[in-house]
Amino acid sequence: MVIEQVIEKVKNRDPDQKEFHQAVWEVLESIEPVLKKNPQYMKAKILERIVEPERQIMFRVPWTDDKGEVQVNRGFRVQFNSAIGPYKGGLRFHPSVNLSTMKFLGFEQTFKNSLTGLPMGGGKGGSDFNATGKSESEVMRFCQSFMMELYRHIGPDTDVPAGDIGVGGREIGYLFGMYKKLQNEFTGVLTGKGRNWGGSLIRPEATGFGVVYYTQEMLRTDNLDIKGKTIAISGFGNVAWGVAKKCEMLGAKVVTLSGPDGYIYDENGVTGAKVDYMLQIRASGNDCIKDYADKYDVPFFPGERPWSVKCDIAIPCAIQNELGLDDAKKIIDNGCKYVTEAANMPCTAEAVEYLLKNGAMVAPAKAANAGGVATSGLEMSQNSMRLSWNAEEVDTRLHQIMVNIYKNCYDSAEKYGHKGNLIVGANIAGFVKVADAMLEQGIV
Ligand code: 2IT
Repeated sequence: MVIEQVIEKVKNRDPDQKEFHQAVWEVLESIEPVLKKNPQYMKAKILERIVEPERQIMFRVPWTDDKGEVQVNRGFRVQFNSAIGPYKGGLRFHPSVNLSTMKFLGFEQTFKNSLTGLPMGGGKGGSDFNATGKSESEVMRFCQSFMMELYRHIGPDTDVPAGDIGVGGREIGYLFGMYKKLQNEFTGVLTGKGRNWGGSLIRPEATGFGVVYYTQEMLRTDNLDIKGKTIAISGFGNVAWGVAKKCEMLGAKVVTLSGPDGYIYDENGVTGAKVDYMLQIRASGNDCIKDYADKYDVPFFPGERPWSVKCDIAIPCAIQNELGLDDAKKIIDNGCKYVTEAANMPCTAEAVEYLLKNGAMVAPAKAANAGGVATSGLEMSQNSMRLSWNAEEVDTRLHQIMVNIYKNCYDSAEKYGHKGNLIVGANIAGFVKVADAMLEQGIV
């Protein structure tokens, strides 16, 4: 079968790119029923083409630290697919960044962006830069050096990066400043900008809000409401923050947060000033969650993940493969029936298989966390029109986009004989649109 052949070829070409193999396998194994009905995809070698990035850029990022010593990091931009729009996707600054993680993220982004219904292709970039313990001026010099190379490869109609792990409003500011200086142009070349210089309201909250909107739709399928539900989440960054904020607004209780150092359990819920405190911990650059436990006098579990906590909904918001088979078993043992992937590919393949086999509904990342990039798309529209919408207008559009994505995933799964499997539904719906665009544009 073609699918197996393509996967084998991907593995043989780049045997050490494990995360990329995992992402390719997950998408391709879902779309078999589509290929059977559409032989034209096979004839045009859509699979063979869609797993190969259109362009991969790797570059040296030299910068000087506060002691005057020269440091060298590696920079990436993988321009994966431009069939439905300019490349679009975040920049990640994290020590785990390498070509495999960049390719898996760019591949996922292609289908995620397709699901939003907006005209955006897929891309991803970043660096193995570790921001932990770095001073403000070190971060700025790093961002400036990164952009000194990246600027020649991007543009408002070519490739529009945004933030991801380790890249927030502060970093986007430094990157944008350098781009503007080099190009002598004020354009919407990045999203996640500050609100006074072209950024969209709600963009900081959008990924988390979208995750909760999608979760609401999933619960609605079972005639349930998110109000009153207990929710375990991991991470404490931008996505976790947006999730906690929206959960509080809707009367659901978030009881855990986590960092590389362990997790905290707050039985009264992460609410009010405690939600804002997450931003302070993030801004401190220490990358640990124990500070929350110390400040609010709640239990801290060093070196552990939050998945053994009893909850109605589990929402991993941290990083790829953070939720494995053992965690999935604990989630099921605790009677939890809903898992929403908020980080990109946070569940291992074994974990997903176990959850599905044991009757849980799993909301896949490329659908559930698409609210972030969707709102980036709305930022691009506002920049092009040179106007800005108010918060309510952006939030209403975001909500409608998430409702549409859910319906598209649910209906696509049902149409191809996998009712209730949102993973299959998301992969099929995301794939078909990109594949058709590639067909229509010929062999390029
Ligand atoms: O993973 C993601 O969708 C993002 N990091 C957001 C990308 C974007 O272009 O807003």
